[in-house]
Amino acid sequence: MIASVMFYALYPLSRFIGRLSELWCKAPSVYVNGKEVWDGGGAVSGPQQTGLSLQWHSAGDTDTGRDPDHTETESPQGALEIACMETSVNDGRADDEKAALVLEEETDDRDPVMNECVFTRTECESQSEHSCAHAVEIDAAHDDDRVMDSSLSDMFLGSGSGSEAPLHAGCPVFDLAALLADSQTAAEPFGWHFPTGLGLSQMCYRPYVQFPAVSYYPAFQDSDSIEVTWRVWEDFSESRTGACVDAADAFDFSIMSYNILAQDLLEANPDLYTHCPEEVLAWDARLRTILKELQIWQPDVICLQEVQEDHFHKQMCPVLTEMGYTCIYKRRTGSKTDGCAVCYRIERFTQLSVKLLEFRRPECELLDRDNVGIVLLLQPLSAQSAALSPVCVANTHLLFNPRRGDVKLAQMAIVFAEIDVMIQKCRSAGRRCEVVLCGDFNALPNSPLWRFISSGQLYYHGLPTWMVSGQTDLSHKVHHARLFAPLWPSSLGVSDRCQYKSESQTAASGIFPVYNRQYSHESMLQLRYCPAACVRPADLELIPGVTDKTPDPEDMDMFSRRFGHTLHHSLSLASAYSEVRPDTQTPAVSTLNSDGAAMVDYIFYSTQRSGSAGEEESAGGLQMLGRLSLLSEADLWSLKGLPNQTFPSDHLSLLVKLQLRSLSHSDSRLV
Ligand code: KL2
Repeated sequence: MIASVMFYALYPLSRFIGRLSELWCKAPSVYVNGKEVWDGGGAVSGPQQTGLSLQWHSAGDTDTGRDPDHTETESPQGALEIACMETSVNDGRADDEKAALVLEEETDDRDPVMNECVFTRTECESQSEHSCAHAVEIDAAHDDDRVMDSSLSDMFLGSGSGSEAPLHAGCPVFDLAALLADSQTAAEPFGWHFPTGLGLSQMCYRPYVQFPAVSYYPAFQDSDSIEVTWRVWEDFSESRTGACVDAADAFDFSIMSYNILAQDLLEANPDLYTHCPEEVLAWDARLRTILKELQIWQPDVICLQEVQEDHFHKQMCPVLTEMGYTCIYKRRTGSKTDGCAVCYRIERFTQLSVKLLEFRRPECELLDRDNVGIVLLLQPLSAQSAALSPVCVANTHLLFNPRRGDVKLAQMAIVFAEIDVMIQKCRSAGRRCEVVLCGDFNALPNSPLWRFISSGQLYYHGLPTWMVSGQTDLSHKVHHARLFAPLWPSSLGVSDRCQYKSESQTAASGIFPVYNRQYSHESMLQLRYCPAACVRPADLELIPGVTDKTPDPEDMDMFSRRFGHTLHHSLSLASAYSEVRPDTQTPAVSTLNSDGAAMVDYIFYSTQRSGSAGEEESAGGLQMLGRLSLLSEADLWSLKGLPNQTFPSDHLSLLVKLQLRSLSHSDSRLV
């Protein structure tokens, strides 16, 4: 009896106390310049993530500008030598999981329950400025190889808005790679684990049993080291036809598009995140994970959406500047506090031109929304810079409202018109121009808006505005607002080829007839082939020859030529991501919240237009060398949805590696 009382009462109590102490000292901490910048609360990457980033940083860097060696944990001449010393064991769990990363110069005012890892910097002095780890790059930038400027750590701590992290004096270097290296060993399973040899007695963990229930299986345990299991690097560099160009003729660069979820929007729409524990929604934790993700990949160009203005200026921009980026920010108009940002590495690009876009136009009733964009013209920097065409990078976050495809199309037309301005600038200087269009387009793959971007044209006549983005099915509604020419007033100055019109064109465009809601025989004939008429209602009885009629493409062309009603742009763009995951053929998604999951973020890049035989065309286009895979909705729910400990936003980042080829001699006239 006494034994069972002890068993039922004392055992759970001791388990509870044990768990508490685990929680207390579970997370590894990271110290920067003596301050705790990483409390272990966010995502910790696992071995494959580290492997991926190593692969990323070491592979395919054919150009001279890029840092050739970020692989400090692999390189024998790496910046850091890591030796973890166990100093305390308090509950028998994996020692490394509790290890605090502190530096050897550190004084003793650290948390006594934590273990320490000693990092010894070696050989940096003999390397070139950029051949060491990221931390060393930062040091070098400050002309001091031993002591890092405190501002990076301050930014990690959010000191601009008041830091609450404890101070730990004397730690000169924040080293992300060291953090990752540590986390490699942090993934010890929690559950039955039997020693396999002598000297491993401390690896025999007690079983995790939910008392009094007994399971044959170890209970599910949160692991914060599985990020890597999910997102893999898809390498296309081998499979690309003609990709084997001389390395000296190519400029490889990486570009990321990432909607980081503005904290104000998160707080304004709590219903979208009911599945999330509070701690993954806290901005400080999300910021750390976002910055860490950027540090892991160090894309040459970063296109961000939903960047809250204060967070950007006080916290993100200073860190990114320290990392070697130049940042451009455009806040949304009106009372919205977030906007878009583009950051590029100054060692890889120089800026030729920039345009900040506001889609709200007081003179145009249609364009009454506060969305914005950024269009940049960047010149790649490398030994053969003169032979490399500039790259136009555009970043935008289109209107969310699923019903207002008309607004989305007009916003998109402005982006294309501004890209066209950049292209014309290049052309007038005798240069080609490649284009990368990034952003959150709030439109699904194969939706009319997506098709418009990908194919260069959209026959829109009669298309219900809710259909444009494919976000929701509003076919049950009685009344549908539809698209008719003109899509926007000519006062906007943008043609249906998405180019700015010259003044004479603007004047002439007023004479085009408007077919809007005229039920003439002719207009009814046109409607026969409008996209909406081609969507078969689910309950429509199939009568051969009557209700199975599909439009003849030639008829469509004829109508389109005769009546217009087609929107064009002149770029040849391909989406870096496909709508299904190549391995599982399940839909890939880029965003998920309580309302559902979808792909709405894209990176489009200019390609060689298929079928074009022109010499100039065939010389151009970017090649995709690889991309970071997206996930399926099921994958993300198995991680408890978004945001989670590993992925800090309700969107995933998109990351691709592109190759820009040097121009043929005839094209390579200097600006
Ligand atoms: O879908 V988004 O999230 O690209 O991740 O873009 C918008 C939405 C962003 C900027 O307007 O805010 C989110 N329901 C769901 N999401 C909304 C809503 C809404 N009613 N309003 C704004 N957003």
